[in-house]
Amino acid sequence: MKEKNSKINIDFNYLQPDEMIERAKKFYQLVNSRRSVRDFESRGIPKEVIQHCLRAAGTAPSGANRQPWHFAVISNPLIKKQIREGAELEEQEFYASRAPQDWLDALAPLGTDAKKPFLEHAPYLIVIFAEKYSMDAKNKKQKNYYVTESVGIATGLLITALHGAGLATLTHTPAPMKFLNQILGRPQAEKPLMILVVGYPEKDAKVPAIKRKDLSEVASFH
Ligand code: IYR
Repeated sequence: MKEKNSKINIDFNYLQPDEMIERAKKFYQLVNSRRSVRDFESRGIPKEVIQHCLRAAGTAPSGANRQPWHFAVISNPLIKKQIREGAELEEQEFYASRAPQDWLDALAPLGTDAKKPFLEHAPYLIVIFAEKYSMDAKNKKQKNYYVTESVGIATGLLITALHGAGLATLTHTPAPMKFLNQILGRPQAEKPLMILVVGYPEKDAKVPAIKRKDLSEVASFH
Protein backbone atom coordinates (compact mmCIF):
# COMPACT_ATOMS: atom_id res chain seq x y z
CA MET A 1 0.00 0.00 0.00
CA LYS A 2 1.28 3.50 -0.88
CA GLU A 3 1.80 5.88 2.03
CA LYS A 4 -0.42 8.97 2.01
CA ASN A 5 1.28 12.27 1.30
CA SER A 6 0.25 14.02 4.50
CA LYS A 7 2.17 17.10 5.59
CA ILE A 8 2.71 18.62 9.02
CA ASN A 9 4.33 21.81 10.31
CA ILE A 10 7.89 21.77 11.59
CA ASP A 11 8.97 23.35 14.81
CA PHE A 12 11.87 25.40 13.40
CA ASN A 13 14.06 27.47 15.69
CA TYR A 14 14.88 30.73 13.81
CA LEU A 15 18.01 32.28 15.35
CA GLN A 16 19.65 35.67 15.10
CA PRO A 17 22.91 35.73 13.08
CA ASP A 18 25.14 36.34 16.15
CA GLU A 19 23.61 33.43 17.97
CA MET A 20 24.01 31.25 14.87
CA ILE A 21 27.67 32.12 14.55
CA GLU A 22 28.25 31.43 18.23
CA ARG A 23 26.51 28.07 18.03
CA ALA A 24 28.28 27.07 14.81
CA LYS A 25 31.65 27.93 16.39
CA LYS A 26 30.87 26.02 19.59
CA PHE A 27 29.78 22.99 17.62
CA TYR A 28 32.94 23.08 15.55
CA GLN A 29 35.01 23.27 18.75
CA LEU A 30 33.14 20.27 20.12
CA VAL A 31 33.61 18.06 17.08
CA ASN A 32 37.17 19.24 16.51
CA SER A 33 38.11 17.74 19.87
CA ARG A 34 37.10 14.27 18.64
CA ARG A 35 39.87 11.81 17.91
CA SER A 36 39.66 8.16 16.93
CA VAL A 37 41.27 6.17 19.72
CA ARG A 38 42.55 2.61 19.74
CA ASP A 39 43.16 2.07 23.44
CA PHE A 40 40.02 1.74 25.53
CA GLU A 41 39.27 1.29 29.21
CA SER A 42 36.96 -1.64 29.92
CA ARG A 43 34.86 0.57 32.24
CA GLY A 44 31.18 0.22 31.45
CA ILE A 45 28.86 2.87 30.05
CA PRO A 46 25.18 3.32 30.91
CA LYS A 47 23.15 1.59 28.20
CA GLU A 48 20.82 4.58 28.16
CA VAL A 49 23.59 6.76 26.71
CA ILE A 50 24.03 4.34 23.84
CA GLN A 51 20.27 4.18 23.31
CA HIS A 52 19.93 7.97 23.06
CA CYS A 53 22.87 8.17 20.66
CA LEU A 54 21.30 5.48 18.48
CA ARG A 55 18.05 7.43 18.45
CA ALA A 56 20.08 10.45 17.31
CA ALA A 57 21.63 8.35 14.52
CA GLY A 58 18.16 7.27 13.45
CA THR A 59 17.19 10.89 12.75
CA ALA A 60 19.46 10.92 9.69
CA PRO A 61 17.90 11.74 6.35
CA SER A 62 17.66 8.67 4.11
CA GLY A 63 16.70 7.81 0.55
CA ALA A 64 12.88 7.69 0.33
CA ASN A 65 12.92 7.74 4.14
CA ARG A 66 13.63 4.01 4.19
CA GLN A 67 15.97 4.34 7.18
CA PRO A 68 18.00 1.45 5.79
CA TRP A 69 20.18 0.85 8.84
CA HIS A 70 20.54 -1.65 11.61
CA PHE A 71 22.74 -1.15 14.66
CA ALA A 72 23.83 -4.33 16.43
CA VAL A 73 25.00 -3.35 19.90
CA ILE A 74 27.36 -5.79 21.57
CA SER A 75 28.42 -5.81 25.20
CA ASN A 76 28.51 -9.58 25.73
CA PRO A 77 32.20 -10.53 26.24
CA LEU A 78 31.79 -13.87 24.46
CA ILE A 79 30.42 -12.21 21.32
CA LYS A 80 33.12 -9.52 21.49
CA LYS A 81 35.72 -12.31 21.64
CA GLN A 82 34.22 -13.97 18.55
CA ILE A 83 34.23 -10.65 16.70
CA ARG A 84 37.84 -10.02 17.66
CA GLU A 85 38.85 -13.47 16.44
CA GLY A 86 36.98 -13.02 13.15
CA ALA A 87 38.41 -9.55 12.59
CA GLU A 88 41.97 -10.55 13.43
CA LEU A 89 41.83 -13.46 10.98
CA GLU A 90 40.84 -11.09 8.16
CA GLU A 91 43.31 -8.45 9.27
CA GLN A 92 46.21 -10.92 9.38
CA GLU A 93 45.49 -11.69 5.72
CA PHE A 94 45.14 -8.00 4.96
CA TYR A 95 48.44 -6.92 6.51
CA ALA A 96 50.38 -10.01 5.36
CA SER A 97 49.26 -10.22 1.75
CA ARG A 98 45.98 -8.65 0.73
CA ALA A 99 46.95 -5.00 1.13
CA PRO A 100 49.01 -3.51 -1.69
CA GLN A 101 52.20 -1.71 -0.63
CA ASP A 102 50.78 1.77 -1.29
CA TRP A 103 47.93 1.03 1.13
CA LEU A 104 50.34 -0.21 3.81
CA ASP A 105 52.43 2.93 3.28
CA ALA A 106 49.32 5.11 3.71
CA LEU A 107 48.51 3.33 6.99
CA ALA A 108 52.04 3.50 8.40
CA PRO A 109 51.54 6.88 10.16
CA LEU A 110 48.55 5.41 12.06
CA GLY A 111 50.63 2.55 13.44
CA THR A 112 47.86 -0.02 12.92
CA ASP A 113 48.43 -3.75 12.66
CA ALA A 114 46.46 -7.00 12.66
CA LYS A 115 46.01 -7.06 16.43
CA LYS A 116 42.64 -5.67 17.53
CA PRO A 117 42.51 -5.97 21.36
CA PHE A 118 40.10 -3.03 21.53
CA LEU A 119 37.39 -5.31 20.13
CA GLU A 120 37.41 -7.09 23.50
CA HIS A 121 38.50 -4.27 25.82
CA ALA A 122 35.93 -1.64 24.88
CA PRO A 123 32.58 -1.90 26.70
CA TYR A 124 30.51 -1.61 23.52
CA LEU A 125 30.84 -2.51 19.86
CA ILE A 126 28.19 -1.22 17.50
CA VAL A 127 28.12 -3.02 14.18
CA ILE A 128 26.47 -0.85 11.56
CA PHE A 129 24.59 -2.70 8.85
CA ALA A 130 23.23 -1.24 5.62
CA GLU A 131 19.97 -2.77 4.41
CA LYS A 132 19.99 -3.21 0.66
CA TYR A 133 16.37 -4.33 0.96
CA SER A 134 13.65 -3.89 3.54
CA MET A 135 10.57 -6.03 3.98
CA ASP A 136 7.25 -4.26 3.51
CA ALA A 137 4.09 -4.93 5.53
CA LYS A 138 3.32 -7.93 3.30
CA ASN A 139 6.82 -9.33 3.79
CA LYS A 140 7.70 -8.42 0.21
CA LYS A 141 11.24 -7.35 -0.68
CA GLN A 142 11.44 -3.60 -1.10
CA LYS A 143 14.52 -2.00 -2.64
CA ASN A 144 16.18 0.79 -0.68
CA TYR A 145 17.82 3.85 -2.22
CA TYR A 146 21.09 5.69 -1.58
CA VAL A 147 21.80 3.12 1.08
CA THR A 148 25.50 3.81 1.61
CA GLU A 149 24.93 7.56 1.69
CA SER A 150 22.06 7.23 4.14
CA VAL A 151 23.89 4.89 6.49
CA GLY A 152 27.03 7.03 6.21
CA ILE A 153 25.09 10.07 7.41
CA ALA A 154 23.52 8.07 10.27
CA THR A 155 26.96 6.83 11.28
CA GLY A 156 28.32 10.38 11.31
CA LEU A 157 25.49 11.41 13.59
CA LEU A 158 26.15 8.43 15.84
CA ILE A 159 29.85 9.23 16.15
CA THR A 160 29.03 12.87 16.87
CA ALA A 161 26.34 11.98 19.43
CA LEU A 162 28.70 9.60 21.25
CA HIS A 163 31.44 12.19 21.27
CA GLY A 164 28.98 14.79 22.55
CA ALA A 165 28.02 12.39 25.33
CA GLY A 166 31.66 12.19 26.42
CA LEU A 167 32.66 8.93 24.78
CA ALA A 168 35.43 7.95 22.42
CA THR A 169 34.96 5.90 19.28
CA LEU A 170 36.94 4.07 16.66
CA THR A 171 35.61 3.26 13.21
CA HIS A 172 37.00 -0.17 12.47
CA THR A 173 36.61 -1.82 9.08
CA PRO A 174 38.00 -5.32 8.87
CA ALA A 175 37.55 -6.50 5.29
CA PRO A 176 35.68 -8.56 4.30
CA MET A 177 33.11 -8.26 7.07
CA LYS A 178 30.58 -10.97 6.24
CA PHE A 179 31.70 -12.92 9.32
CA LEU A 180 29.69 -10.35 11.30
CA ASN A 181 26.40 -11.48 9.71
CA GLN A 182 27.13 -14.99 10.88
CA ILE A 183 28.16 -14.11 14.43
CA LEU A 184 25.23 -11.72 14.90
CA GLY A 185 22.63 -13.72 12.97
CA ARG A 186 21.83 -10.83 10.63
CA PRO A 187 20.20 -11.51 7.23
CA GLN A 188 22.24 -11.57 4.02
CA ALA A 189 20.41 -8.45 2.75
CA GLU A 190 22.29 -6.52 5.42
CA LYS A 191 25.81 -5.45 4.58
CA PRO A 192 28.10 -4.69 7.51
CA LEU A 193 29.67 -1.28 6.87
CA MET A 194 31.81 -0.90 9.94
CA ILE A 195 32.30 -1.66 13.59
CA LEU A 196 32.10 1.35 15.86
CA VAL A 197 34.14 0.72 18.98
CA VAL A 198 32.81 2.75 21.91
CA GLY A 199 34.17 3.52 25.36
CA TYR A 200 36.47 5.70 27.41
CA PRO A 201 40.02 6.13 26.17
CA GLU A 202 42.70 4.66 28.39
CA LYS A 203 44.29 7.34 30.57
CA ASP A 204 47.58 7.26 28.65
CA ALA A 205 46.03 6.58 25.24
CA LYS A 206 48.08 8.10 22.44
CA VAL A 207 46.75 9.11 19.03
CA PRO A 208 48.70 9.80 15.84
CA ALA A 209 49.83 13.41 15.37
CA ILE A 210 47.67 14.05 12.33
CA LYS A 211 46.34 17.35 11.05
CA ARG A 212 42.96 18.27 9.67
CA LYS A 213 42.88 20.05 6.33
CA ASP A 214 42.31 23.77 6.46
CA LEU A 215 38.93 25.10 5.33
CA SER A 216 40.56 26.62 2.24
CA GLU A 217 41.71 23.15 1.19
CA VAL A 218 38.33 21.49 1.48
CA ALA A 219 35.84 24.18 0.54
CA SER A 220 35.31 26.61 -2.31
CA PHE A 221 32.77 29.41 -2.24
CA HIS A 222 31.08 30.32 -5.52
N1 IYR B 1 41.11 -2.49 8.29
C1 IYR B 1 42.49 -2.37 8.68
C2 IYR B 1 43.26 -1.41 7.88
C3 IYR B 1 42.92 0.03 7.97
C4 IYR B 1 42.51 0.69 6.85
C5 IYR B 1 42.28 2.02 6.86
I1 IYR B 1 41.83 2.97 5.13
C6 IYR B 1 42.44 2.77 8.05
O1 IYR B 1 42.21 4.14 8.08
C7 IYR B 1 42.87 2.11 9.20
C8 IYR B 1 43.09 0.72 9.15
C9 IYR B 1 42.60 -2.09 10.19
O2 IYR B 1 41.60 -1.76 10.82
O3 IYR B 1 43.70 -2.19 10.74
